[in-house]
This record gives sequence, C-alpha cells and structure tokens, in this order.
Amino acid sequence: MANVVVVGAQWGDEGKGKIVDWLSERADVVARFQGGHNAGHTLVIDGTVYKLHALPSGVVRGGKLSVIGNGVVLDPWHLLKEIDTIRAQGVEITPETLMIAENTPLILPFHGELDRAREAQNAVAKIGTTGRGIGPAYEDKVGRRVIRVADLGDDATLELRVDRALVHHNALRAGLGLEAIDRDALIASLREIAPEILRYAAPVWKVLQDARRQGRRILFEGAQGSLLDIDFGTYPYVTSSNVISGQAATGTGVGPGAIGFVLGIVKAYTTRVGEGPFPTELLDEDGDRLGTRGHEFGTTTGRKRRCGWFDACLVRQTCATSGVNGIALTKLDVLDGFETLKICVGYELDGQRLDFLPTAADAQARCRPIYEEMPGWSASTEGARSWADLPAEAIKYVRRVEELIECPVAMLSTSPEREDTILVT
Ligand code: 2SA
Ligand code: MG
Repeated sequence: MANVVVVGAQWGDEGKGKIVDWLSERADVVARFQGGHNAGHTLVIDGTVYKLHALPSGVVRGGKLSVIGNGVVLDPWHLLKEIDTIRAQGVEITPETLMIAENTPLILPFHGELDRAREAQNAVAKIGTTGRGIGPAYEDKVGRRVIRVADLGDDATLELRVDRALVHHNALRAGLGLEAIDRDALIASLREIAPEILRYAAPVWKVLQDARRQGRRILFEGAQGSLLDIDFGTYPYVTSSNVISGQAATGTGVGPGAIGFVLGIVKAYTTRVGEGPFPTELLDEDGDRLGTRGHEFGTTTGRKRRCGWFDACLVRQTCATSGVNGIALTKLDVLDGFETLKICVGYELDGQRLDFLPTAADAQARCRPIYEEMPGWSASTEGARSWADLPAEAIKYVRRVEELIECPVAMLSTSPEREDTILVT
C-alpha cells in the first residue's frame, strides 16, 4: 500500500475517523497535518467509543507511531487532558508512540478567548467557529508571533516569544474590552506543562524521512473538509488551515512525491456546521430525518449539523482540488427508507447552468441546486459487508455518485463498526 492521504471531501464529519482507523491497520505511521482540537473523530472499536480531537487516530491501535505535524495548531493543555482521557480507556501513549513536531504552533488561552469574543460580539464577523482558538493561533503563526513547541525548551526564548505575542494581543484585547494578559502567570503556566509536552517533541520531518527510507507506510489523517479549506472553501466561512491534500506535505515536512494515494471521504448526503452557503440544505422534514438518523451533532461542540441532499457538483470540485484518487462513501444507510432521493448535479445562477460553485459570495448565495431524482430503497443497508447485501437501487445510487463526481468509489462504509466496510475492487 502506498502512503495515503485521507481528506474530507465535504464540510467535515464525513466519517473520516472510522476510515482512518480501518486504514491504520495497514500503516506504520499516522500523521495529522492541519487543524487542531476543533476536529472530532469518533472511533468505535469492539463497542468502545473513542472521541479524538487533537490526537491522531492511530493512537488507539497498538504498535503505530502517531505524529502531530507542524501544520497543526496545538493546545497543550487540551492535549494533555486528551491523553489522560484516552489512557483511562486503556490505551498506552508514550514518546515512542506519539511525536509532536517541534515547529508546531501552540494555541494559548488568549486565542480561545479572542475567538469566542469575536463570535459573540459582532454578528457581522460571526463564522460559527468551534471557539477553540484555531483561527487566532493560525493568524499568529502567519504573523510570526506564535509560540512553538520548541520555544518551551528555553526560558529566555519563551519570555521573548510571549512578549512578542502580547504586544499584538494586548492592543487587540483592549479594543474588544478584554483585560490585558497576565504575562507572568502565562509564562508560569507554560513552564509548568513544558516538560510534559517536550517529552513528545521531535523533528517530525526527519522521523518521517527515516520512516520512508525504511519502507514504513504513512497515513496522513486530514481533519475538517475540503469546503472548509482556507483557500478553496466557502470563504470566509471556513477554517483557518489548508485542508486539501497538498497540505499533507507542507504540514509534516515530506515532499509531494511522498503522497501515493488520496482518499476522499464522502458522506452519502451533505452536512455542515456553522454559518455559510449550503446550496442543498433541507429545512424540512427530510433534513430533520437525515440529522436524526445520521446522529448529526458535533463531536467537539455538540452543535446540531445542518443537513441536505448529496451535492455531486461540490464533491466533483473537491475531488479535483485534492486530486482524489478514490472515495470512501459513508453513511449510505441513513438514506434507507426514503422513497425518492435527490442528487444535486449542477446549479442555476441567473438563468445559466453552472457545473461548479462560483467563488463570489453573492453568486454562491444565489446558486439554486439542479436536482436529479433517483428511486430510494426500503431494505436496510446498515452493516452490509458485500455488494450482494445491497438493494439494487442502493448500488445504482452509488454508481451514479461515482459518475457524477468523476471519481471511483474505493470503499463503502455501512456502519460505524470497522468490519462493516465494503472494499470496491
Ligand atoms: P474553526 O473553529 O475556526 O475551525 O471553525 C471554522 C469553521 O470550520 C468548521 N469546523 C468544523 N466543521 C465540522 N466539523 C468540525 N469538527 C467538529 C466535529 C465540530 C463540532 O467533528 O464534529 O464538534 O462542532 C469542524 N471544525 C471546524 C466550523 O463549524 C466553522 O464553520
Ligand atoms: Mg467530525
């Protein structure tokens, strides 16, 4: 098996956790390359549910190396808590099984406060973020004032970095009516956790280079979805990182040639959390039904997800921007029992037909989905483990999805359990 990058091909919550877990059995290293603890990956293993946010999904499987790459933004306090929680579920996590890139930016408490203050204070600025400080931390990275993991290793550097960040943040906070940051308390609390975080710190680019030389297989685990990508998503209603597959290289320090296969995770319908355009959104009974049957609530924040029909037009687009080689189609069973299913095949905008989502926000908002209807199926597809277990209409639906998105279905997932997976050959 080549090195695989797993990316969400919609707005996140496509069911990446299970697929990554399934693939991790065939990988030696699992690496996160963007996002932070805004992600929520649910794994169900032998009936035990693991909810991961910052940790790569590989940690729950023994004998793997899990890596947090430099493309991630890391809340060190959250990470330590998450490690404790997962350990309490019987999983072993050591510096041999978990490594954090030394050049990973840290999310500090004032990033979360800023994120939440902006969301709460001004309706015009609201994005519907997870409130985890993701955006402000990435802003500081690009603004060259973020504190990185390696900075925890030297007191003088740490103080210098904190002072650099505070020049910017205290001015910003004054404008938002937030009190100035207590510098000494912040430095003290960073010093307190520094040794625990530094245990896991490593030159990840080098670790991955060595792994590749030894023929070890790397699985790059994406978080969120391609439509939340900072460049190619529905800007500004996006997350603050590149989510598409190219980020796997820059977010860990391998060249693009290290990527052998891009697997796009695609849900059989569409969901999104937070604000922003959503052409196939259903505000009716059908939408409620998808949400209830699909348990569409955020893993991180518990927020109710918006639901709608499958948008083939959008997925065709994200398969292109991520260079997806094959998709894993998930949650087909949520469509069980619908008499008729709709698939969006294009948009109507000002009397013209479009086969992609335009970039301009006003045009996105005015796009009307053009639907194709397909007959549904009444039999259950939940837990199906072979094509033979699927009703003919369900197979037709899958095949039609494939045609419309111009990308083959490589896997089909029919329940959260890893065994309920159909490999398409
Ligand atoms: P942020 O916090 O700055 O990244 O938010 C910006 C936008 O990105 C969306 N976003 C997500 N969308 C779906 N799932 C995400 N992860 C959690 C999950 C979300 C949860 O897997 O369930 O628990 O609510 C995720 N993370 C970020 C977010 O909704 C904003 O639209
Ligand atoms: Mg999720």
